Amino acid sequence: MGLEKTFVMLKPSTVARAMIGKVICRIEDKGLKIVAMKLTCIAKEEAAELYAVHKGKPFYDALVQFITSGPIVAMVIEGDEAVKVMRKFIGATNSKEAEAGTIRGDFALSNQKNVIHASDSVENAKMEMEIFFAPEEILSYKRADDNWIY
Ligand code: FUP
Repeated sequence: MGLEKTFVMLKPSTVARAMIGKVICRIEDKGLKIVAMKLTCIAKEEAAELYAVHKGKPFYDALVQFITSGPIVAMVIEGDEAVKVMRKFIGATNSKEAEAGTIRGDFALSNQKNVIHASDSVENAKMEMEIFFAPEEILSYKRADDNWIY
């Protein structure tokens, strides 16, 4: 088993649409574990760090404007191959292309307001969770169903 941690963010549109619970429910139902979580606003500098690879692209300014426009939910999610599993689970970037059954496929129509972010590699997961969480905020605990998931 390859236990991994990944960084997940529910975007401002998800908080504004009162869909935090719906999305978290899916993550928990899958057997993935929330090991850190906060409702917060992203500063422009944090957005620039998070989306550094997109700087200069046509959608960059609008993306930073959107992601800083209201509260987000930042989470660290743990599970067997959590990075790959979460990426598959969220679906394609453009929600219209995302498969039905994925979070974006089921909950959105937008390319930008696409519900959720999840890290695309173990290295990026580490870098992204460090933007939002101090090491002591990432917890370790047993869930009652742990024995039935693994
Ligand atoms: P993803 O890894 O699926 O979140 O997508 P990317 O890292 O490629 O893009 C990051 C975010 O930029 C997306 F979640 C939404 C936004 N984006 C746009 O707004 N327009 C685009 O054409 C592409 C991405």
